[in-house]
Amino acid sequence: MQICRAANVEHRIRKTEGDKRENENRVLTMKGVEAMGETGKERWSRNERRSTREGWEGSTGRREIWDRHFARPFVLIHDSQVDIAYAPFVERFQIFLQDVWKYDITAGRPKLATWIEEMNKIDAYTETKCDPEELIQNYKQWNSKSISQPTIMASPFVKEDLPPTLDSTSTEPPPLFDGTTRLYIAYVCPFAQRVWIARNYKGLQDEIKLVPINLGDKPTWYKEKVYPENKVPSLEHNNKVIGESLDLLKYLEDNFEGPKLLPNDPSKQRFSEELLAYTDTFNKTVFTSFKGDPVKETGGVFDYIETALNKFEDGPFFLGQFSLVDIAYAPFIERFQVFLQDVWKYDITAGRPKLTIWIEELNKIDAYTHTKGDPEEIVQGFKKRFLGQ
Ligand SMILES: N[C@@H](CCC(=O)N[C@@H](CS)C(=O)NCC(=O)O)C(=O)O
Repeated sequence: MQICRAANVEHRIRKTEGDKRENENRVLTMKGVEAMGETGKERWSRNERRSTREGWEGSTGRREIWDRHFARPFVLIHDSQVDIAYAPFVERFQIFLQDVWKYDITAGRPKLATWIEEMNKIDAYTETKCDPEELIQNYKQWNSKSISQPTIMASPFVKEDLPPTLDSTSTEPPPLFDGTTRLYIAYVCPFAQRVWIARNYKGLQDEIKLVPINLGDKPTWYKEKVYPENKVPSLEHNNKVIGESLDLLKYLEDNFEGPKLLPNDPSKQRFSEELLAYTDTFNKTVFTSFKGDPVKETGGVFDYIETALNKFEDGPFFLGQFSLVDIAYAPFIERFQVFLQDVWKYDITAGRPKLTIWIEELNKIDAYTHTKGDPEEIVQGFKKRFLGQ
């Protein structure tokens, strides 16, 4: 077998709409191509190692993936040398940038997100992956002198100007079913906030237009022409309108591009179902407690959250990495925390270190922080609604 490697690489990868992983759709334009035979493979390895820090894990990773491919003559090679060359580095940069700077390199980069996902389906690669925790520790030590916490997050998140709220003075609905995808929300609604966060996180600000409505004075066209249930959120997409926030989170995950919000790991997927099903119990218990003694009545459900956050060690979120589950809980915990603190002086994070970190980490995610309500307004709104004050 002849193996080619660019000495001076200039490459382009084109993927067609159909099967993105077909090698024939990858176009490599190379300058100074070096033809390599059996021994060339070893030379390739050696050169690669020399080109970076001696013995640095990145090149070792590449070499291992390469070895695994060629140790298995019957495995179809879908990924190109270019993918192999980048994979170990993107893997490490992703983990490290996320951990130290909370920089999600896939946010707003749907193609990169898909590439990482597809790479993770290739055993020859996944078998070589490093332990994220070990990697972070090594990189931190290696860079201990130069790492400083940035003041500005290096996220591609673009802060949008939020559209004004529509009320009953709005007599004309938007041009319905004109091909525009619209997310009907209320800025104060935690259910709507869930879908709004997911839309932001996936970088769909341009694809999904926000239509905020005033819940206390809704435009009449909303119930008559958009969503007869007369609740928010609802999503107008592909000539239909669908509702229910948890269903919509999954709908966005399945029907739109962007960083994935559900991991492939089956045990994490099972746990996500359990946690999503628990949101109702959690919310009802806390809302009901406002009429009684929240300090006594909510201990169990907040402890459930604390225990759940202990389950996976590979990150501060419910499933390790940020997911739909965090989005499902975030708007409610945001409200419960400020209200319980203000009225009952109950700090839900006291004695709950995982919850403390979860809230801290959540507040580093722009897609979420951009949707947050004003704490003072939340407290006033809840006092009026639940305490009649
Ligand atoms: N189960 C629904 C609940 C949605 C819901 O209750 N939304 C409230 C606002 S937070 C609503 O639209 N209520 C109707 C109203 O206020 O007239 C979901 O998860 O989407």
